[in-house]
Formats: sequence, structure tokens, C-alpha cells
Amino acid sequence: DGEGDDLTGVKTETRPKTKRPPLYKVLILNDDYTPMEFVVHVLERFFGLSHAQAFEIMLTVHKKGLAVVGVFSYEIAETKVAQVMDFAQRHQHPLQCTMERE
Ligand code: TYC
Repeated sequence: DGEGDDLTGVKTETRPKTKRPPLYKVLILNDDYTPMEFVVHVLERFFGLSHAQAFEIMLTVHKKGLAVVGVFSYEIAETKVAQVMDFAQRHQHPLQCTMERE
């Protein structure tokens, strides 16, 4: 539990190892062509956001260039990115979605 004892009997404190899995931010990037309503739909559909939340994040991306949509484990983040990229491609929109370690 983080308490050690060396050969001389001196207490040696170490941090208890409570290793959490790394988290990944999923980001949506702005572009000049993807319709705003499409981005809002993507955020509702794949990230479970309300229409109001989705609209707000879409506008942030439009104005600032990108925004974090959510934070997930590696596997979930990877799935979200793949789902968004596939959906955008199928609709022939250049929308970009990426992930980055937090
Ligand atoms: N900039 C786009 C437009 O004016 C809208 C847009 C918003 C595109 C967010 C991508 O991630 C995005 N139609």
C-alpha cells in the first residue's frame, strides 16, 4: 500500500500504484464545405449530444477551428473516429475527426 521498509529498517514511501488507463480526446475539425447541419447531426448521432449541445460545439468548431467532442478510452475513441470518418465519407463531406492522448 505504498509503504516500504529497506534493509536498515528505514521507511521508504512510494506512491501506491493505482494506474488508470490513458484517456483520449476526440476532436472535430473545421472545413469550408461540410454543412453545419451535417456536423450537428454527427454530434447527436455518434456522441449522444442534445441538439443544443451539438449546435454549440459545431459553432465553436466553425469559429475556432476545432473542439473536443468527448474524452474516451483508446478503444472507444478509435471507434468514434472511425464511425465519423466513414459517415462523412459516405456522404462525401470532407469533415475530419481525430483523437489525441489527453
Ligand atoms: N465551416 C463549415 C461551414 O461553414 C461548418 C463546419 C462546422 C464544418 C464544423 C466542419 O467541424 C465542422 N459550412
